[in-house]
Amino acid sequence: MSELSKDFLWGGAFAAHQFEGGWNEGGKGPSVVDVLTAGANGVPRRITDKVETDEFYPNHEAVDFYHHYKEDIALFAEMGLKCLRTSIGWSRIFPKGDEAEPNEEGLQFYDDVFDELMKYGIEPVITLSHFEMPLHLAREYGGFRSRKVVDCFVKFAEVVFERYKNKVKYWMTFNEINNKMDVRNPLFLWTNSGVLLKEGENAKEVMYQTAHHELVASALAVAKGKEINPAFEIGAMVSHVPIYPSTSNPEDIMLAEEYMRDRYFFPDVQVRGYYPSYALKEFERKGYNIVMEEGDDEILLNGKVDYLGFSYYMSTTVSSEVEPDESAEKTDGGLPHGVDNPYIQSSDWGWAIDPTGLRYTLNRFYDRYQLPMFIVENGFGAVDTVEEDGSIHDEARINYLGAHIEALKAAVNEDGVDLIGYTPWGIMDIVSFTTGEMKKRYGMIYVDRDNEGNGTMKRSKKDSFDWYKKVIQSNGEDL
Ligand code: BGP
Repeated sequence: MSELSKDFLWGGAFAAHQFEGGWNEGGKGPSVVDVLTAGANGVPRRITDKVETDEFYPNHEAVDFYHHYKEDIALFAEMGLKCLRTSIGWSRIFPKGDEAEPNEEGLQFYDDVFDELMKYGIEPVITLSHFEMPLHLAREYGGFRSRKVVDCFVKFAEVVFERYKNKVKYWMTFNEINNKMDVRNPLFLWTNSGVLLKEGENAKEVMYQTAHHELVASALAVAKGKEINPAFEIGAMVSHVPIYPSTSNPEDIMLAEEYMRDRYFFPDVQVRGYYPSYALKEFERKGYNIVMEEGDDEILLNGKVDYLGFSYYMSTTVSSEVEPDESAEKTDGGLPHGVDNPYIQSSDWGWAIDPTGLRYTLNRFYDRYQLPMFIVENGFGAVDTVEEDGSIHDEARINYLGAHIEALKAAVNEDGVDLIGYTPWGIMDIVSFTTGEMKKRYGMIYVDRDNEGNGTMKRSKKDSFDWYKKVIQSNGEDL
């Protein structure tokens, strides 16, 4: 017997910028992701200084949910989804970010989307910022380098909390707030925080200063949300890749532990309401000057989150015996001391497939925080083949998801973890974030669109569609 509650939130997850398209419609302003080029065929995505050039920007049209939302939501309802996680495109609501008044057309779009979801009893789960900062805030103020952007974010949060207070209960402040910890890839600081590094700057110090502003912004938003509707559940959202020691050598164990602090730093502050000792020591040891204003301590304490949302795709392994490789731009969870784990297979994009790592993660987080958990991203990015009759047999995806659902059930049934729900990533094909490709597909619904932007955008069901429907109907029993 499964002990998943009858209200368990089975769902699917997206982000506005990978899904909606309509990048300059309905009064929307450009956001930091709208200047990212496609990065297919092993070439990393690039940040350009223009919004429109001859280059291809996959996010501009994405998979056009903006015009297909009724059809898409009907498909999600047919699948039996209990919830849908997506974000509110910040620059749809405040096109430049620092205006006095919000854009009514943008607000109306999400009213329409939420009404359509409610028609089918699908609960919206909303991320306030999923890499969608208005571009103007990044250009004018240097993104979250500036305290001014904290005010802009809190105002945006207040406007949408107020507007949707009777339609949305579950919120998250920043998507994967911690992925910029890997300062080797400029993409993360830009999309998370609207920050470009300047010549000679210490990347980690800039990252922590920016992080402080985001932590304050998150805490202020949580407090504001609770004031507007005390029934809101407002969570943190972190990217989690557990780090294993490669051997039982205590040096490897300690190395893995130190790396894990990079994973815990943000939720430690967002859940506990204060900085952990290891971070303060790091600032001191490395001479980082992180400017904090008087009253910030109190803000952090007053804005603790209600639950922890996290993404889980893979694990990684480190060894104290390898020379750190700091050179490469990493997007796959690879770390300077990273080594292959001989017990684990990887996807075509090198992401280690490790369902037990999900159970391990749920246990470690739950022990540490004693808060409800929400798996808000998990999935298998792969190339799909459309057969002549139009069918798509995505068995590897079914196997991946099934094994991860087994793992989460074990965490609930055998370990007693309090888990709110599970929203697999991109249940309809969308633009991949790290690569900008369409070829890397996560969906259970196929979208006819390719890396160059060709295709009819027609939606069709993969084998995983009916499989997931059955999983939901049986509350996770029939895998
Ligand atoms: C997370 C992001 C998502 C997302 C997912 C999969 O980092 O929150 O936006 O896309 O990873 O990554 P990718 O699309 O690069 O395969």
